[in-house]
Amino acid sequence: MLKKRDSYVVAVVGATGAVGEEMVSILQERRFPVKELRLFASERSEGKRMEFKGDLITVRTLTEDVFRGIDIALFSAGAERSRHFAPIAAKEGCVVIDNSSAWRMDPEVPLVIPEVNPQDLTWHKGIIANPNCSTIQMVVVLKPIHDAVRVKRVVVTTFQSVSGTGKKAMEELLNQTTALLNFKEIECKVYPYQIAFNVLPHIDSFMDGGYTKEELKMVNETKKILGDDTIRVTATTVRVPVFRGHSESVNVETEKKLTVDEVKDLLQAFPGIVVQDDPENNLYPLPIEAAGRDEVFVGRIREDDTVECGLNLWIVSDNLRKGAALNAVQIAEKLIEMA
Ligand code: 25A
Ligand code: L14
Repeated sequence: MLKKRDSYVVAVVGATGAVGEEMVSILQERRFPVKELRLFASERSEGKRMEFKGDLITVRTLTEDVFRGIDIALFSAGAERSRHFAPIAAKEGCVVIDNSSAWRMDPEVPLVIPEVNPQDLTWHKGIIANPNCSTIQMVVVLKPIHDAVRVKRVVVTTFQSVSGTGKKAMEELLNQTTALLNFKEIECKVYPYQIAFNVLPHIDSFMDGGYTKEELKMVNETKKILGDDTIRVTATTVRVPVFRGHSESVNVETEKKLTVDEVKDLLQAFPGIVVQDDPENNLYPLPIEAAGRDEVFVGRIREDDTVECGLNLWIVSDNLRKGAALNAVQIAEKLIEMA
């Protein structure tokens, strides 16, 4: 459990990655009460320096003995590292907020979006999981609808940016785009096929039944966060050649009917949601506008009259911020508030 203090020793594990860098800048931006910031990554980044509040902090190699004296550790260095190092950190009395998929479905580990299920933070045992990026932005929007009229079934298709995969994927999209525009050969190292000027219906690995892990995360994590196993979710997750910001087409079936105006009122009143829905003026959420922003943007809100109580929504958010680093920092802020 976190003790109430004026400020905390905070660590970022995977600090040089796409999410880790964002964690460092969000801690600074939000004036998180940091007494000391310690940065860790793999040996590749040893000695690299990163700026925090005007100071340069040296990145150190992550080893088992670094966690003593750390109050809060934000992890984003891949699932394998989290599986190994999070329990070691927790044993040292450090509260781990883990952005990987390693611990999310563990019944001993709360899976938290602070605006949705802050109550789950009360029973953590040293590790708290940050949900998947696509799950977070969808569930933030489902929550007020679920509370009002109960969500029965969700059909979601995602349009996910390459930054979710990390820095190497962002370089791959940039390099392929540049190569193709110069009539040069392209290289595919991160994704199995060309991602520039293409769309890949494949995120994370394929599982039995033909679904990808990413699709199953959306199904299982949604139920766990909303604390309702009866919600039926089916997903198709797709990679698009966008650098930053995930988009989602979400079809929702509810128990009771809501008009479009009622949905807009519900969403507008919920923290962190911005309704951008004015088709006459071509206003709808776009990933290039959501990039760098904290909110979840919703538009194209329509009734689906193929069922009795149906809705169609278009949901966009910055996957590195609300989808990852921001949600993790907000979890830490909530823990302090509750301490
Ligand atoms: O292991 P997994 O589960 O497959 O996940 C690893 C991948 O998932 C991304 C991460 O992106 C990486 O590509 N990732 C992590 N969490 C994620 C999440 N929640 C996530 N994606 C989505 N959602 P990344 O490359 O942007 O960030 C990786 C960070 O983790 C650090 N790291 C890696 N191994 C580590 C480690 N830290 C401690 N111990 C280890 N054993 C990593 O630090 C980075 O901070 P780094 O020093 O390894 O990387 C610094 C730069 O080097 C580049 N790079 C990464 N891998 C290689 C590489 N360069 C050459 N060869 C490589 N094999 C990175 O681009 C980074 O800029
Ligand atoms: O957090 O976009 O489980 O490739 C891992 C794959 C996040 C997205 C996670 C991707 C995901 C990531």
